[in-house]
This record gives sequence, structure tokens and C-alpha cells, in this order.
Amino acid sequence: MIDVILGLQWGDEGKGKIVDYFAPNYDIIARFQGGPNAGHTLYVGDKKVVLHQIPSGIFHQNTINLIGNGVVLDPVTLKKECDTVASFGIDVKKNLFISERTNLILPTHRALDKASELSKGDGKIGSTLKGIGPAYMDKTGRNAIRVGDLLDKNFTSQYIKIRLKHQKLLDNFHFNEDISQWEEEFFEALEFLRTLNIVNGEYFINNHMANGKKVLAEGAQGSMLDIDFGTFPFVTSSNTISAGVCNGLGVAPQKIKEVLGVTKAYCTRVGGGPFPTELHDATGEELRKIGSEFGATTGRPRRCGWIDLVALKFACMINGVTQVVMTKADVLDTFEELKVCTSYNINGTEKAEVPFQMTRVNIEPIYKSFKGWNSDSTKIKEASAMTADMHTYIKFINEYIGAPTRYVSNGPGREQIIRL
Ligand code: 2SA
Ligand code: MG
Repeated sequence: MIDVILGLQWGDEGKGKIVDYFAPNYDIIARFQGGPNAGHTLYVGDKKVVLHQIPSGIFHQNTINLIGNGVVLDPVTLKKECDTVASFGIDVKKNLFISERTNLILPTHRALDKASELSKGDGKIGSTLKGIGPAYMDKTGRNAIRVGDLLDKNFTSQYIKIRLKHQKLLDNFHFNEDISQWEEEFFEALEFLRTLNIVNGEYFINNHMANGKKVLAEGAQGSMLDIDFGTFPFVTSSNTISAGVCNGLGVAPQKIKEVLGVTKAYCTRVGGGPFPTELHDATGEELRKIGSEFGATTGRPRRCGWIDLVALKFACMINGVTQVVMTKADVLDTFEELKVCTSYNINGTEKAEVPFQMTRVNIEPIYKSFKGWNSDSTKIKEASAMTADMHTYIKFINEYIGAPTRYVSNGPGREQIIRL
């Protein structure tokens, strides 16, 4: 069987910590989509580590980590991450496996990402500039180079062919930055990648499951960034929702058991695009400051606002969420009043559904207010120690979204998690 942990908002819900918390219960942790645009922050002892492509189970000695076919992989970032992980005494050659169907991010993909964003001016997506969009375009456009191709003698000619094609596109964009340094690093990193465990991911995972091994699929970004169901076009280029697990790893839908959806107790978004509950005032500033809301990959300040239950309920529906994990509840400790968005006023009409196009309509959030719990929650270990106000806030959310919050994270530490 396979369980899934994924984000229910716009990413940065704190999935890294949650995967790390659950990792000991699983034999395999697998990434099924995204690439180096992810930033999963973990604490090893008291050292902070940000993983971008390696699954978050890598610091657990006996856990197998699989980078699935649905991922787009940047060898340069991977090599750097492997070096970091190795500095903690972890041998990636033992515990890291990569599907041969995984698509590669090339230096020209990064250049194309940048060129495309520049060409969009004010309408830019706010991409992480890691080459994600162009790499997925080459996958669906049937041009991509995959990890398994590295072992083929025609690899170089395949590379040159696609490189020339990309150059024409870059010329069209009038993009003339020198990327020869990136290419040099890329080829160096490929040599390293060839030494890692490249496997047939779908047989690998299904054979392990047939032998009773437990798998955890680790989502990146969030449901509202899903290519189909997110706030298009301000989305990432992969299916971040639970359905992405099937095509991103090669597992059948009946194999998926628990879907753990992670949400912050409030809401953030990084990059452009609609965000109905965004706060442009002192309260938003307060959330950013207390919650240290800055991108783990790019360091960008995150936009902050109240929790949006319309979007959250939508995400639970699309994903089939069976359990909710609420993170960063402690960030709300000092707020006198808390608000949750229960519907949208769209051009004068009240609606409790996510519209097809959030960018072309004027959405005004309608809120319900709650009394803040106004006490230090960071030391709480048991649900019974939570204040009545905290219970009330969570209970309302559960009833609204129709899914149960089973865990509340009340600080960055591994032990700071309350089971409900
Ligand atoms: P891309 O690079 O093509 O996937 O960007 C498209 C949109 O998706 C958003 N996006 C993200 N949003 C939040 N967190 C992400 N990961 C990093 C992190 C981000 C960072 O974990 O902190 O460090 O800045 C992530 N990755 C992609 C992106 O902002 C665009 O709106
Ligand atoms: Mg993140």
C-alpha cells in the first residue's frame, strides 16, 4: 500500500517536517512530481537542511528514497544536494534510487524559463527559474532526455539535437546570456548521476509493495499550484494532487490508502497569481515576521493571509484527503482575533466554490471571526492541553472542509506535533 503526503495550499505548508515525522513508519519515500522548485526544510539534530530533489527520508538510515518518473531532475542541483547529505555521513549510493524514466532538466531549460518569464513582463508567473516549465514542455512535446538515456551511446547526439532546437527558441526571445558555465557543470554532474542507482522505477516500487513494503509518496508545491486544478496560469507544470502519484510513480489508484493533506493554520503564496485572502496590512506583515515566511528555494518573501476554507475544501475534494495535518499553528499564538474565509463575493454574488478563472474576476473574501487562543502553544504535547479556543478554531475548519485534522504542528522541532 501507498500513503501520500501533499500540500493543500500554494506550497510551503511544511511538508518537509511532516514527511520527516512519518518517515520511520515507511520503507520507501518517493517523490512523484516537481523538481528543484521544491524546498523541503528539515532539521537534522539542530542543523537546518533544505532538500530540493532528494526525498525527505534520506536522513533515516534504513529508508529507501526514490525519485520517480514524474519528477524533472536537475543533475547539478542533485549533485550539490548529494554532497550536503554526504556531509552528514549518509551514503546516497545505498539509499537513493532514480527512475530511468525521469526527465532531465537541461541548462537550456533554465535559460528558457528565464527568457519566458522576462517576455511576460507584469504577467510573469513568478517561476522559481529552475527550468521546470520548459522541462515538462519537452516531456509532453516528446523531446525530453530521460535519465535512462544517459546510459545510451547516443546520448551526446540526442543532447546536441535538443540543444540546437532550444537555441532557436532562445534566439527568438533575444536571450543571449552565456550558459557555457552551466553546461560545464551539467556535464560534470551527469558523470556523477551515472554512478547512482538508476532503476526501472515502476517495477522497483511495485515489486517492493508486493513484498509488503510500505511506501510514502511525498508531494511538492501544493494543490492550488496543480497544472489542471490550480490557479492557472499561475501554477507549476506538474500534477501536484494525489492523482499525480499514479502517473508519477507507476502505481495503480487502488494502491493509495491514506491521503494526508498538509495545510498551514493560515495561508501563504510565493510568486504571482490570485490569492483571495492575502493581507496587505500590518496583520499580513505580522504573519510573515512570526512565521518567517520566506521561500526555502529562492528566499523570496511570501505573501500572507488568513486561511481560505473555500480553496481548502476544494483541495480536499480533488485529492480525496483522509486526514489533515495543520502546521504552524503556533504562528497564530499572539493574535487576538483570527479569521477564516468561508465564501467569496464574486462581482456581487456570494459563492463557496473555487471559480474556473480566479484571475479574471474580482474576489472579495467573506470571513468568519474567531477569538484567538492567545497563549503559548509551542510546548503542548497532548490535545487535552489545547485551549478551548484552539479546539473551536480547528473543529470549525474540520466541519467546513469535511475532513478531520489529525495532527497539529506547533513549532519546527520534530517533537512539536500534537495528535488529535
Ligand atoms: P515553477 O518554478 O515553474 O514551478 O513556478 C511556477 C509557480 O509555482 C510556484 N512554486 C512554488 N510555490 C511555493 N513553494 C515552492 N517551492 C519553494 C519553497 C519556493 C521558493 O519550497 O519554498 O523557495 O521560492 C514553489 N515552487 C514553485 C512559483 O512561485 C510559481 O508561482
Ligand atoms: Mg517549500
